[in-house]
Order: sequence, then structure tokens, then C-alpha cells
Amino acid sequence: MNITEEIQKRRTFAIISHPDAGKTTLTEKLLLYGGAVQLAGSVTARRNQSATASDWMELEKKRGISISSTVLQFDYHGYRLNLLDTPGHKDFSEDTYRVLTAVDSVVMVIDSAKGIEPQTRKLFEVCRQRGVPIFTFLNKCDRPTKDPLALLDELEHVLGIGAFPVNWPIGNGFEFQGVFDRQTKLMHLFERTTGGQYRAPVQIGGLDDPAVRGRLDDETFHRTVEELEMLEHAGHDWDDAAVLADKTTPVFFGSASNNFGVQLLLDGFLKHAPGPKGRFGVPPSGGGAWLSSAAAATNVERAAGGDTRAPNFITPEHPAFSGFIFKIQANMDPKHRDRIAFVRVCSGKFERDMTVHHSRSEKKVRLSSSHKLFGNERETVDEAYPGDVIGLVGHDSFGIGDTLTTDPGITYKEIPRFTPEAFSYLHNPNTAKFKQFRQGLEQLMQEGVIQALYLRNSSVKTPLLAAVGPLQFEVVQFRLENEYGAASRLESAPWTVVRWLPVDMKENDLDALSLPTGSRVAYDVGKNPVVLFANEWSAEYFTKTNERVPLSALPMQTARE
Ligand SMILES: Nc1nc2c(ncn2[C@@H]2O[C@H](COP(=O)(O)OP(=O)(O)OP(=O)(O)O)[C@@H](O)[C@H]2O)c(=O)[nH]1
Ligand SMILES: [Mg+2]
Repeated sequence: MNITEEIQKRRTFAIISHPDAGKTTLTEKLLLYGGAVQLAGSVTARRNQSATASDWMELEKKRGISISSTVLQFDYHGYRLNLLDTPGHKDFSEDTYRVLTAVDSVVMVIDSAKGIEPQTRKLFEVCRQRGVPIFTFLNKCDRPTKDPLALLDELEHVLGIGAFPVNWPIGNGFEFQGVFDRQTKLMHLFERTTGGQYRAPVQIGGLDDPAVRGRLDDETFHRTVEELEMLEHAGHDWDDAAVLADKTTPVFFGSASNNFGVQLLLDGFLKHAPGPKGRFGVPPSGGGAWLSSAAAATNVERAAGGDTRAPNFITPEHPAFSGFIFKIQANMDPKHRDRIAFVRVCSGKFERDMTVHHSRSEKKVRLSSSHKLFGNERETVDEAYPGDVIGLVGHDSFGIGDTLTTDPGITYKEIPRFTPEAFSYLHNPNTAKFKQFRQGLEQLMQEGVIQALYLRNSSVKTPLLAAVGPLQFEVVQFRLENEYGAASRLESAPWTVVRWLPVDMKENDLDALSLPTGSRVAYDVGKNPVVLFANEWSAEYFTKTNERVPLSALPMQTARE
């Protein structure tokens, strides 16, 4: 196979939604139908320690929620799929947003009883901005749902995207029996199996097929036929270009826990989802500092609609190998206790043992320990192609956002950054475990789970943790204990807003600031000064009283740049 064929067979996508819509359940079922697992680990059984392939972390098993995104690579029908299950909770959305930089399309899961929930809407916006095509799975049709037509309407009005139903539910709630495939004009009627661990038996036939028709009562049958006619009259045709341009989302109905409609989603998705897309590199002159969020947004816009012939647009066929790190995770395998950097391959061919240029250190590094990933399982991989996500082990200098390439002229700046909104002190109650405590904390900071700040003019050496949401603190505590054997104690801190000060501020400039009551100056890990405020109001007051000191929601320059 040549490199173009390798690229064309890759599909790299994320599953996204509001918490609890069924992403992990759907992921598991896609693995079942994709032939990657023999038996789907039921999510309910998870609470009794039998895990799904994607929620492998100790705390995820315990809580039954996803905390960290997971990569699952498998082959199906001539395709190589790189599937990324993401956490839905907003406190972990930094991880989810980073994953969105690494994929070429998404499956958006919606709980059909609830419709579009706030987090789904936010994630949708991000996909929109990035120009990532969206496929929709209306899940949980086995329970009473909103009216399917109303759900389509909601997609169109709340999200402002055209919705094209690829299939249609037959029977609602407890009477839900399957779906009608509008393209083949066939009904797929399923049977429920206990726990949904195996593929659901299915009977397939046309509307006039007596064997299939006989399974439906008259009312369900007639209502389905009527709704299908209404859809035909509405007259939308399938339009691949509109899907790829993010103007239309193909809609699939089903029930992930019962395996209804999963095969149709998988096949329908693969038929229409785009292969690996190129990425914009940063022009050499623009290197250096991180992009501000505004600049990142324009970059994204360019990527979405923009000129793909621009000199800094790197196509997958570009001869040089290039990729960027979008995630770091330590201790995935309790046997190894090492850290993995997740790389999205963007161009060229990756070969194990190759030497590449590492953007952050500007050094050459040899990539000898490369893996393909399946949840927390890994296997050595000798080559990889654009679209693939691979795991690299053994490079402590790698950080999120770094570019690895054989052409030092290529630098990606894909990773968005977030402003922390939750603050808490983390105490080490056990001085004998100081080393483990510090080591664990440093690792979690490198993974981007949290940031640490240090108060200025303070004798207290307790780190002040800063995170997007408070659940991240819980993750830190749990992982410190579980992975490093270090207990910790949280103490809430009185701030809710952090703003970065200009990097060049000297000590006496800081002394001269007029600080509102309750606010404090602190430093981030890169020794950049910040101000902590009790609330937004206080931050605004500061800008009025310190007119010549601009504040920024993100560091104006990062530690190592
Ligand atoms: N009735 C019904 N329940 C479902 C279905 N799919 C998933 N669930 C249930 O919904 C709950 C949440 O499922 P998950 O797959 O963990 O949801 P998630 O979207 O991954 O959640 P987070 O990762 O924490 O955001 C579980 O109790 C599932 O059993 C379905 O088709 N029907
Ligand atoms: Mg999940």
C-alpha cells in the first residue's frame, strides 16, 4: 500500500456530548460491532469493577463517569479507525477540547429524552469553529423520548445546523423496535438481549415484507409510514458536501445500551466521514509565544473555511513526517508506571526509531518507544500514517502542544488554553511522603490536569491549585493517593478569578499595584506574575485603578518559551 492509500483508509473521530448521554456506552458498542471486542462490558456492571475498554482509570470505574479521554485504534472493513471517547463533564472539558484538535470528525451523542443539553451545545460550537463535520446519534430511544420530529427541529434551531435523518425510529420508548434506513428503504427490527453484551439479533425487510411487517402493530406501522412520508415531502436530499462543510449533520437514531442502530451508525459514518485533513502550521516568523485565544480562533477559522493552499497549510501528503502532542497521561498501566505522550500524526510517515525535531527543546530526539493504543492497552507500532494517534513513551521533555517533525520548518499551534476558575490549597499532611507528593503533583501538572500558583510574599509553601472545575481537584487527590501513595488535604481558597500580568513587571512594579481588598499577587510555575481576585467585579475594579497595567485571561508567555 502506498502512503495515499494508507491516508485514505484512516478515520479519526471523537465521541462528544453532555455528561451521561451514552458516549462510553456507544464507544463500547462500536468496538463490539467493529469486531474489536468480543463482549461489551456493560456500563452498569462497571460499578462492580468490570470495566469498559475506554473508562479504565480507577476513579472512572468507581464513579461510572469518564474523566479522561481515551484512544481506541482498530481495523474494520478496510478502514483504520482512531476513536477517541471524551469526558462530558465541563470540569474536564480542557481534555475534550484538546482531543477535538486531533480528530477529523465527531459523533455527537444526544439523550433523546433530553434533547440538546448545555455541554453538547458548547462542544458543538467548538466543532463548528474548527470546521469539524458532525454526525449525530440520538440515543436512548428505548426510553420515552421527545418526538423525533421535534428533536430534528431542535438540532436545526438550537444549533443552527441542517439535520438529515439517515434513519428513523420505529416505535417510541418501551415500544421502540428498530429503525428504518431511508437510503436502502429497509426496516431493521432488533431484539433486546440481556445486558446488551452481544450483537442484537436483527430482522431486515422492506415496508411490505410480511415477516417484518408482522412484528409491528398497526398503529406503530402507520405512524412510521406517515412520518417517513412527511420527511420525504420536507425534501432534503443527502448532500455530502454540506456534511463536510458542517452545514448538515446526518442523524441516526438508536439505543447504545441495547445495540439498536449501532451497526447502521458505524457503517453510515464510515461511508461519509472525511479522511485525515491537513493542519495549519505557524509561519516561521510567527513562532515563539503561544497564540492568544483570539489569534487561535482566526487560525481555526482559516483552517475551517480558509485557503488550504496557503504555504503554511500542511497536507497529509506532505513528504515530511509531522505531528503534535495533544495529551499526556501517566500511569496508564500500573505495571509500567510511565508516561505516554499522545501524538496526532499530521503528515508523512512515522517510523519507529526515527529522529525528529522537537519544537519545545529545539533538539533532535529519537522516537524508539512508539505504541498503538487501545484504552490502557498498548502494543508497539513500527509505522503510522496521517490520522493515526500514537503513544510515545520515555520523553520527559515532551509537553502538550509540542510539534514533532522531520522538517523543523513545521510548527503546529493547535492546543487551546483555558483560564482556571477554581482555586484550592493542597496540603501534604504526611511530611515523610514529601517526595511522592511533589513528584505526583509535578506529573499531574505536566498532564495539564491542574496548574499550581505560589502566593507572593508568603512564607507558606503550600501550592495553590488552579483548575477549570473543582472535580479536577478530586482527580488530583485520588491519583496522588492511588498512583503515588501520597495522601493530601484540600483547603478551599477565597478566589474565583485569575488574570496574568505583563511578564516584564519587576518587583517594585508589583509593589506599586493598587490591589482591591481580598486580592493577591501570585506566580505561576513559569514565574509569571498573576493577580487573584475574589470575583469578576474586583478584577474590573483593578483595571480601573491600575489603568496602565493590562490583564490577560491567559499567560502572555509560557514558562519555557
Ligand atoms: N436507557 C438507556 N440507557 C443508556 C443507553 N445508553 C447509555 N445508557 C446509560 O446512560 C448512562 C451513562 O452512560 P455513559 O456511556 O457512561 O455516558 P457518557 O456519555 O460516557 O458519560 P460521561 O463520560 O461521564 O460524560 C449509563 O447508565 C448507561 O447505561 C441507552 O441506549 N438507553
Ligand atoms: Mg463516558
